Amino acid sequence: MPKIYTSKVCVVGDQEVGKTSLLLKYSKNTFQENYKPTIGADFIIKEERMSNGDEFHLYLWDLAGHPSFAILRQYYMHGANGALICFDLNNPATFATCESWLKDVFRIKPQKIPVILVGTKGDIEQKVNQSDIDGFCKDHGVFYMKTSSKAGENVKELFMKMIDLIMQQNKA
Ligand SMILES: Nc1nc2c(ncn2[C@@H]2O[C@H](COP(=O)(O)OP(=O)(O)OP(=O)(O)O)[C@@H](O)[C@H]2O)c(=O)[nH]1
Ligand SMILES: [Mg+2]
Repeated sequence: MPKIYTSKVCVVGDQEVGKTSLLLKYSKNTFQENYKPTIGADFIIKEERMSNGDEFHLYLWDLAGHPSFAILRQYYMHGANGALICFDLNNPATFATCESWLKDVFRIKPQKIPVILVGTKGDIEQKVNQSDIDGFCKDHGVFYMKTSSKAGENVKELFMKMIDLIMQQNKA
């Protein structure tokens, strides 16, 4: 009998960095140029079949980046098994807040959960220094992936990496 695994993954980061776009590309293979802010939170389930026939159900929580939703985000982050911290590669101000996003994640879930730092909008000019990104990952023990929801670069790979990290963590 194939096994079914379920995990909750929260997607956080400043407003307009492209969190909803990432989830739309992954779940529906679509991309929208016009920005429509998320109000509070959105939620999707994506099912992946593993090579051994087992199923992995990802419960993906898309948490609005606007500061007014800070309390609501704490509530939704509760019980997460993994987190994606997103910043816009073209906008250094959104990278500067990643440390604070990481604190939010660990405040809710003190025991370590897999975290991937996600550089979004990889199809436009990168203005965040690569050495700063590498330093952040080394200091905090998190993984990094550069994605583009517009071009589709690394989108599926990002979620497969998260599944892999959650599986490894649960085996340990
Ligand atoms: N060029 C480019 N633009 C992108 C990409 N991803 C998102 N965008 C654009 O960035 C803007 C914001 O995207 P959203 O996905 O709505 O941002 P968000 O992080 O969900 O924002 P909040 O819901 O307010 O927290 C939109 O205009 C998108 O079209 C990308 O990979 N490349
Ligand atoms: Mg959104």
